[in-house]
Amino acid sequence: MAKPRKQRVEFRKNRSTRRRDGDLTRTLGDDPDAAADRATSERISGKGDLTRKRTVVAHDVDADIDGLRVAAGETAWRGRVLNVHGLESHVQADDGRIVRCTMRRLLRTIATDQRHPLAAGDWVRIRDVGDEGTIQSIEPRHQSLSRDSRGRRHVIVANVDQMIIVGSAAQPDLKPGLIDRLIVAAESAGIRPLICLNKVDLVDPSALVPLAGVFARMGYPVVLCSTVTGMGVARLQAELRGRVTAVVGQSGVGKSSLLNVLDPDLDLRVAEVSRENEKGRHTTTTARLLPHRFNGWFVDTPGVRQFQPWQLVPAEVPSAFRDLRPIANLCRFPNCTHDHETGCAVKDAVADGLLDVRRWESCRQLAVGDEPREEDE
Ligand SMILES: Nc1nc2c(ncn2[C@@H]2O[C@H](COP(=O)(O)OP(=O)(O)OP(=O)(O)O)[C@@H](O)[C@H]2O)c(=O)[nH]1
Ligand SMILES: [Mg+2]
Ligand SMILES: [Zn+2]
Repeated sequence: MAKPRKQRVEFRKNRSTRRRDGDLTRTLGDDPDAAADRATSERISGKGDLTRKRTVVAHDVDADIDGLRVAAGETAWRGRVLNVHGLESHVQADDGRIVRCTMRRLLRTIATDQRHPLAAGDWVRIRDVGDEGTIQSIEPRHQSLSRDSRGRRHVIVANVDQMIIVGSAAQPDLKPGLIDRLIVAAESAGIRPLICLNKVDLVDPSALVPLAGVFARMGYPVVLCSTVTGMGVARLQAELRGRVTAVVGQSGVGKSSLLNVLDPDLDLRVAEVSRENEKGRHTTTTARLLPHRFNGWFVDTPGVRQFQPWQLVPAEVPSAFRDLRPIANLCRFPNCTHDHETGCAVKDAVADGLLDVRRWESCRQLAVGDEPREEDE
């Protein structure tokens, strides 16, 4: 390969700064879904900065680096997507360098069933000129957390090992149904779920024991936590080493606060839960990867109000319910929906107090594809 050299080049039109029409920040408010939807349809202007020059390390001739064909003036490498903002993302290379990237035009159109072709956590191939890059390809994902967003797949984060599902004991109120749904998404993606019931300082912890027991009996780690008293923090820290851990849950439950106590170097922004509705205000608006002191990564995610796992086949829902799964095998009919059938072992187990009635309801609701209504939350 020819020796790279430095040269002065002009910005190409499609690499120049893009200007937004109007003030999106103000018009979109706090809703991260609206922001993401808007970002993909946003009109952008390629004008501006056309005469600027920059110094880049360039190859004299076309080269083949790491399996990627690289044109003169470009370098190529593999990296991990830290966050995605509309058409832009930040990607970290193996040497720690972080580069702002856009996506190759073809990639933007190829994944039609996805809300966005790129997700935080993706491994990608980049070509760059100086300190700006273009994502050329996305590697196949394993273990990604996906939800259904109006019929399209929304990959919240890709390539994670485990997820801490956070609920809060109060402010906002605990939503066990949301925890069930997040467990289903984790189970069907092969992600290890850990359940964290936060803000325990606000309640009598004994009130949480029955619910914690339901999850613990299924074999999931359940940690009662408080970022105020430090309860449960060491227990969670013990699970982090060398892993990519996503933190998910309703807005305002304390996900970012929890990351701040798990690794105080992070210093993430947290906010008061609004008093009027206690629903939280989406302080975190996009998923982002954050390296932590235990030689792994966190993924802080925006709060979810509702969660419909992506492409859930009704008949397969019970298999994502660890407590229900072994009982469902005993039903008289193999295609039992555990709803009205005679000889349903699941209904019998609920009647006998062997299976939690709330879990049975959660399972039925998911199997018929019902979104929980907002007023139920
Ligand atoms: N009492 C109490 N308050 C907490 C605890 N953990 C977090 N909080 C408070 O809860 C509020 C919301 O915390 P955040 O960390 O911003 O919540 P989040 O889940 O990241 O919210 P989003 O980013 O909007 O999804 C803040 O006012 C925190 O100070 C806790 O253990 N006990
Ligand atoms: Mg947050
Ligand atoms: Zn049944």
